[in-house]
Amino acid sequence: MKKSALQRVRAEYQPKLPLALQGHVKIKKGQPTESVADQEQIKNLFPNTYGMPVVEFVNDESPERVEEPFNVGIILSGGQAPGGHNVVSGIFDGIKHLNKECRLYGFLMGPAGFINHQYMELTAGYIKEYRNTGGFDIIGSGRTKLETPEQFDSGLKILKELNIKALVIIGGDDSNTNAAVLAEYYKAKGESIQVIGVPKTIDGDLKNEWIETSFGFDTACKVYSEVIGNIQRDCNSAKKYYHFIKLMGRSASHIALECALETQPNVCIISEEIQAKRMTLDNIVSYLCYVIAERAKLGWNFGTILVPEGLIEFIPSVKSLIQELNDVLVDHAAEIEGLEELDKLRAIHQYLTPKNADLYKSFPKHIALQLSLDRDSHGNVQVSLIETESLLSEMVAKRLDEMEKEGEYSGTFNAQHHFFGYEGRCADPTNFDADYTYALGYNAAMLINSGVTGYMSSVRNLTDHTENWIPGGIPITMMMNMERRNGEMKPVIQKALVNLNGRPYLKFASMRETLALNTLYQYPGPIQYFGPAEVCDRPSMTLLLEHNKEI
Ligand code: FBP
Repeated sequence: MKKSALQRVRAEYQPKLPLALQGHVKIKKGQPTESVADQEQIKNLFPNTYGMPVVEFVNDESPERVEEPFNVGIILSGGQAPGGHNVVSGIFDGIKHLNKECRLYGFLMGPAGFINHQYMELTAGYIKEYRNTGGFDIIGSGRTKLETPEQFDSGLKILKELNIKALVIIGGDDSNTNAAVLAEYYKAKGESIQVIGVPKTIDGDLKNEWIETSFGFDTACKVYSEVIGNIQRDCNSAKKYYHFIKLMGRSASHIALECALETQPNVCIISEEIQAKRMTLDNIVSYLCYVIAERAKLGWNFGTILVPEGLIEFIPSVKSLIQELNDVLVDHAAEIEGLEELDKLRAIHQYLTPKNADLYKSFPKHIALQLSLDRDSHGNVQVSLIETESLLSEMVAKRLDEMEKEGEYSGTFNAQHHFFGYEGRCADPTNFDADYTYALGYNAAMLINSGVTGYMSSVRNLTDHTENWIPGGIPITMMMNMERRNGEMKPVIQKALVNLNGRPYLKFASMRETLALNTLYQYPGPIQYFGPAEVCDRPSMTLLLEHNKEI
């Protein structure tokens, strides 16, 4: 296959490793850990893997041992995120460094390949083609939920057949929750198979003190920011449209917030703030109309508005409707399945409590249907399929008409809608993500060699030079709490939402009024792979601010 010039040159990039991972490593164990909440319940559910210590790798100056060869299996799970191929390269190089005889197997198309025994061996020649590239196409990904003992046992069979010592699951919070459940299951059974997780998701919501960011967030945000910047130039040139830009990110608004810091739009809605202030849809529309009316007074009938894709779930009244819908869709699945659109809406409507039923009825038909779509295999609403950006602009247009009649607004309002998500998930990783993912993979190989299970690969100190990054591992149970999923309480990794006391949000909030009533767009331009470090290696603004650095 012919490659582009950039592909050819970029393939030669050698990701940088932390100093601690260069050469031989030894493990340093910390104190026993506790889960972030619901300690007793999590402890009871994970009797064999609860409470393990955080571990760190340091250079071993005088290694005396010779490592035995071992085999590793990997699964790419869930949505694509830039850098996945470098995690695979990192694991491969890590195990080969330990012993040239080690082998790597990839299960095809996500957890389904593990359950159904579809796999391939990943050789040096095969991996070479994918180094530093975006995508998960090296083995494919999928969203099958690994949850039943039958699935675990079926997987165990193939692990034994291939003599695999450890399984690495590269996924988001839900997939890493499954990794913890699997680790516990194998340990309870007395099996020596290790399970290791790697924190992936563009959404940026899998993070805590030990996981400073999930991989892919940096690249995806830079891709979206480039395009938002381009739209802002267009917007400021033609001066005739309001651009409603929905951004992926599932529940959390990290992506929208990072893009707002990068591009300085007129408005960026932060779902977590809407929830905290118990704002209604009506309140949001009022704020947008206030900004639009004020800008119109200045002669500006244009602007940019960023909308996080999970917004709808954070409006308290809609949240309560969604929670009830989740149960109704499960409890009456057989009745609802196969109904025509209007019959489906009617059938669901009759099972809702009066307040929720009224709200459900007030939505345009397409939005009510989108809210009633099947949940994904983890019980999440598929927020990427709900057209919040058009819902908002329709409501804004209606309100502006009313305001015009009342003499409260005089201007023109024309909207354009955009949704950025898939565009950024498979971009070639930035230098940051290329290095981070390679280190996460290489570090996972070291975790396997140290014999631990139920751990997530952790590389910290990420705003410092790569050589000073701190590699290690964190017990997955430590990140867990109990949440209601598909109508049942389940142990899951706690999602990190935007912290309203955190520096990234506070920085944005401090600029908000100025950005709304001025035109101070910033144009980040495309990702640069070669050139000055301040342009090419700069981590996300979110990460810099969270580490008390300036942006
Ligand atoms: P993960 O949580 O699996 O990383 O997925 C991230 C994401 O891109 C979300 O931002 C988005 O809501 C969802 O995947 C879309 O899912 P799908 O790829 O199934 O359409």
